[in-house]
Amino acid sequence: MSELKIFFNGAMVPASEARVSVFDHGFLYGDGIFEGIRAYSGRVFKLDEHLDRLFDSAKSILLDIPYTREELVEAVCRTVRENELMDAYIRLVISRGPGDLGLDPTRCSNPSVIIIADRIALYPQEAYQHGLELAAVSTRRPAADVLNPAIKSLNYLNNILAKIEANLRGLPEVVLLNHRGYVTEGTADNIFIVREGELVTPPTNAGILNGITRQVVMELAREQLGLTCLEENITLHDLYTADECFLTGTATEVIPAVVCDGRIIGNGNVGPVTLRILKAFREYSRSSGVAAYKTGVATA
Ligand code: PXG
Repeated sequence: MSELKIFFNGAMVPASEARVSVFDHGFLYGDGIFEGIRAYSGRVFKLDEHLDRLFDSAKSILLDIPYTREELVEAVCRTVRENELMDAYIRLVISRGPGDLGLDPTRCSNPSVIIIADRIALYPQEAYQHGLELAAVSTRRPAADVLNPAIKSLNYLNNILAKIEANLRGLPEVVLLNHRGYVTEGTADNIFIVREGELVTPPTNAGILNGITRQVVMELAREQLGLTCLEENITLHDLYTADECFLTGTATEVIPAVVCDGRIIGNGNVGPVTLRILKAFREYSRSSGVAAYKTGVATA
């Protein structure tokens, strides 16, 4: 396999030569933002929505992205093309850039813009067929007025602490609660439950990242499958007693969960609503997106 080429501040650089400064505030303080994006069959899925969120995150942390939207679209597509990828995982990272040994972001004048596109590491197929076991962990999602989870920042220590709890329990994913005890999301996925045929997912003000996959699933559920989808606070009791449960995310897509904290969700099998959502999502994600190759078979 040939060496990956990384988009690095405007140039395509071999992975082994793509290095950021030890003075980059992304490294020193987690000061920066990112997006995790996927391409299916040479088409970048929901690129506009990812760029919307990226620009919103940048605005919130007063970071000036040194490229226009159009330039970033081309940079993402170019990175996919130059690595000759069809199905890809794309990581777009913008850090505050090199500064000095102090917090002050105004000391950093050149944000680092990095795009990595690699082959996608998929979850085992088994997990999609039989569903995950989850647990609620003690790590809490911070409240929006502490560190707003809506900002997709390089500060993922909260999620990593939860992931450590997951590892210690031998689980692939776990559920984080907010300071009020409501269910928020997983370490890198949003959560849905199915109750009497209706979908319920925590509202954005519960302190979650408003996932692109979450938004696509709500849209498909409402418009294509004719399902009601509510954004309501979910307690652990609601989760334990739900008919079905699934997680959504760019890497995960839609993955069923059948157990939480030893409670079997529904009858313990992947439920019919989850299966419909999974099928609709797979069809939609593989038939839309921005063509990364100029000769691509389809466009947005
Ligand atoms: N919640 C959190 C905290 C996330 O980080 C999601 C929900 C799902 O959002 P999207 O927009 O992807 O539907 C995320 C997404 C990675 C990786 O490599 C992380 C994410 C996405 C892709 C890759 O860790 N986080």
